[in-house]
Amino acid sequence: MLRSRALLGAIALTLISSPATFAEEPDSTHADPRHAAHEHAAPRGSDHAPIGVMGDHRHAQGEVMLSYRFMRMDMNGNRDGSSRRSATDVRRDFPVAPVDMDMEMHMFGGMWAPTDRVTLMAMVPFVRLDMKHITRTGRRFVTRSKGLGDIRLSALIGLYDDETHHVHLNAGLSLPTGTTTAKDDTPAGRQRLPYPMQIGSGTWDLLPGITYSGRREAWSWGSQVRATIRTDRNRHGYRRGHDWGVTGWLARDFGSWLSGSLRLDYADTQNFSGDDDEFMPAVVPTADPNRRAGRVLSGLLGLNVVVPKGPLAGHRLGLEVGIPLVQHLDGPQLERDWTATLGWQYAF
Ligand SMILES: [Cu+2]
Repeated sequence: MLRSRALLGAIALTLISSPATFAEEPDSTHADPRHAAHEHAAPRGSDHAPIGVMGDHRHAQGEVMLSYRFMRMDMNGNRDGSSRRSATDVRRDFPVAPVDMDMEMHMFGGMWAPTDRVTLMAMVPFVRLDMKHITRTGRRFVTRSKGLGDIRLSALIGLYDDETHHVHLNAGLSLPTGTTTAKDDTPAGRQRLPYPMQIGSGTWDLLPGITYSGRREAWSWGSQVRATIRTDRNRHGYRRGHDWGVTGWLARDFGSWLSGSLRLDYADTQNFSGDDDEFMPAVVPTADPNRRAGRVLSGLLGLNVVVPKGPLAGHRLGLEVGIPLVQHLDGPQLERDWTATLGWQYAF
C-alpha cells in the first residue's frame, strides 16, 4: 500500500511539474478557447461527449459541475471464446452455472476547475448486482450484493487547445471503498460471493487516460484511451485484471439543444492474479480467477439535450444505449447483452 502511494505521488508530481509538455496559456485575460466559446455562445448538447464517456471535458476556472448517472448492464447466457454455451454445457464441467446477471449503478459526480487547464473530478458509485444460477440438479437460486463502489478521483489536465481541437490527460485514482466480502445465501449456506459479485476491487488502482475532442460546425467527435492499472493485490491475496480500452464517437447537432451520437468502444480486460482462497473454482466458473478476461467491441447510440431557456436553462440530459458487436471471453463467462446510461449534468 505504501509503495503504491509513493508511486502515485511521484506520478502526480511529474504531471504537475512538467509544464514544458503543456501548451502555454496565451495570457491571463485570454482563457482557453474552448471555455471562451462556452462563455459567448449558448451551450450545445454536443459540448459534452456521449453520457457513457467519463472525464471527456474540462471546465473554465472556478466552474463547478454536478452530475448523476444511472447505468444498467444486462448479461444473459454464457459464452466461451466467441461461442455461446448453454447452461447445460456449463453444468457438464461445473456443478453450478450462472445464467443471468444484472448490474445497476447510481453514479454521483462532481467536477471543479481550479484553473482553466486543470479540472478535478470525483465519482461516487452505488452498485447493485444480482446473479441467477442453476445447479446440476436443476435447482435455481439468486445471489445479490449492493453498496458503495470504488470512489474515483481524477485530474483532467489540458495538453492542447485550439479553436477546433482539444486534448487532455486523465490522471485518475480508484480508492478501495467498495466491499470485497459481500455475502449471500447459496444452496451451500451463507457464503462470500464470487469475484463478479464483489462491488470493489480491494486495491488502489491507477486510471490513466488521454482524451481528444473536436468540433466543426454541427459536427463534433472525440476519442479516449483509458486503462485501469492495479497497483497491488488486495487483502484476500488477489487483484483484478488490468484493463484498457479505447472509444471514439461522432455527434451531430440537430438544432442548438439536441445532438445525436454514434460511438464505438473496445474494452480489453485481463484475468485476475492470485486468488481468494475462500472460493472453489471447481464449483462455479465465477469463482475462477482465470475466467475473468474478455475483449468486447460495443456499438452505442446516444442523445444529449441541453435545456436552452427557462428556469432549467443549462441543465443537461444524456442517454446512451449500447450492444456488443463482438465479444471474446475466457469462459464460460456470462456474456454482455446491452448497456444503458441515463444522466443529468449541471454546471454553474
Ligand atoms: Cu463537467
